[in-house]
Amino acid sequence: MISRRGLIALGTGLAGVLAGGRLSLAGNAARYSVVSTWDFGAAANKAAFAELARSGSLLDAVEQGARVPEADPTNHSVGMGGYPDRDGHVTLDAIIMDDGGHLGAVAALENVIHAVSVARKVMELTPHTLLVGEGATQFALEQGFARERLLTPESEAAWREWLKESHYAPQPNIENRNHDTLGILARNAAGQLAGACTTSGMAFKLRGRVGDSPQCGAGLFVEAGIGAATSTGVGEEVTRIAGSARVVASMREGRSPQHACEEAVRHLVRVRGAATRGEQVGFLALSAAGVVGAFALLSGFTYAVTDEAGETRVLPARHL
Ligand code: SD4
Repeated sequence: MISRRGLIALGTGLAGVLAGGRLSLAGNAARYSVVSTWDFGAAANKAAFAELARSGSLLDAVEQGARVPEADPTNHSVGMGGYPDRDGHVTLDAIIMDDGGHLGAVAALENVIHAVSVARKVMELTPHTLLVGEGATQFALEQGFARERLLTPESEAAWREWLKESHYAPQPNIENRNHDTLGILARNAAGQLAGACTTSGMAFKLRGRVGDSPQCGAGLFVEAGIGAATSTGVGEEVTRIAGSARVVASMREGRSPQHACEEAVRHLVRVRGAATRGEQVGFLALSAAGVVGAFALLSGFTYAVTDEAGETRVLPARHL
């Protein structure tokens, strides 16, 4: 059942997107089942939608979706082939959450490809919400996850090239902005929600650095009857404003997903001023009613949407 608040959110969502004038009325009428960050999210959406159709499990859906880029060695911001930290270690962050308060996450996980599945195990098998570093890796191996080398020759070469100057600029995946953190949100016909987020974090980061992605309320937040949000970009900036929790809180107050994403980006700029110049931050939100919103600081942020019929498209997000 969609709550009254959800209906209000849906109504203001339509008005908001129409006011924004970017999508057609037909586009607004669509209700989405799966949405995710970036163009490569399309493949994740398809896996998630297929899983949702097969099992009806939202958690299985977002987990299966997140596993797609984790296994892709050409994506240098997630899982296998992710760019390493400045010392050459690939460290992964991931979170999974549903709207029933179930939550698991890992940060600075090493040598295990499917960080999202380890996060799921943290959720299901431990009394905790977040395991980090060596403890996370030890837990994963104890659970039977294979130990693998995640540094591919390509990402090692990029790291060695970077070492020549060792200039750290806090930009996600410096060379290819199209491959970045995956945040994925799924919803069923009853308006229930789940989400996941998975990343190797900032390329060439300081060892031990953890961004927004595995932090509940920063990289992901899901709330029953309201909606879900996820983020991409410079994690420190998202974390400062508890970005995804802010977007969902905004939706709870009646903003559309689109307006909620915009409000969070504008708030960040108010807080940080010129410090955000040149940095990318993007939010993606899905309401319990199936309305989507996305907004970024800079141009270039794209997101993939899969409607209730299973049709997937990639859309450009509006930006400041
Ligand atoms: C992080 N937010 O670790 C992630 C990186 C990212 O697009 O999203 N890149 O800060």
